[in-house]
Amino acid sequence: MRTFVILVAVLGCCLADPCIHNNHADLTEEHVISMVVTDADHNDDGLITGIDVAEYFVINYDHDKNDVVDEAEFVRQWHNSFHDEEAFAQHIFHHLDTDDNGKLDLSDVDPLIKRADTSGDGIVQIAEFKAYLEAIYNAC
Ligand SMILES: [Ca+2]
Ligand SMILES: [Ca+2]
Ligand SMILES: [Ca+2]
Repeated sequence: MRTFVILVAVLGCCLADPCIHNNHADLTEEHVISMVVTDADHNDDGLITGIDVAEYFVINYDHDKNDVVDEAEFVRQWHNSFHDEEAFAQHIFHHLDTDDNGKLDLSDVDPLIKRADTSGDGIVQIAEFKAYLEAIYNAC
């Protein structure tokens, strides 16, 4: 049985989409998302602002403090924090990098807020932010 599971995992990794959600610490997608949301909503007001998003990236991911989160920084830290597979962290990075320039920086913040704000009131409520992250997980 164990061999079978490993075989399926190996085949899954190589034949299917490389961003398959595989978590080394057996954290569920819901668990990871709720950790991200808790970290991102600094002041616990149930809202995610552009400042929250920018601070979240800079504080958590910008290891060399150059105000830009590159793919290597993001993938390493996401993997360390949430134990998702590195290929999966790359998948998330590419969704967050709205202008596809290989970096998360301030120019990605407004487009991210617009994408997540499905009610169109200009504010990202926690439920919207969670739904946005779930959509990224499900796009895998
Ligand atoms: Ca950096
Ligand atoms: Ca970018
Ligand atoms: Ca909203």
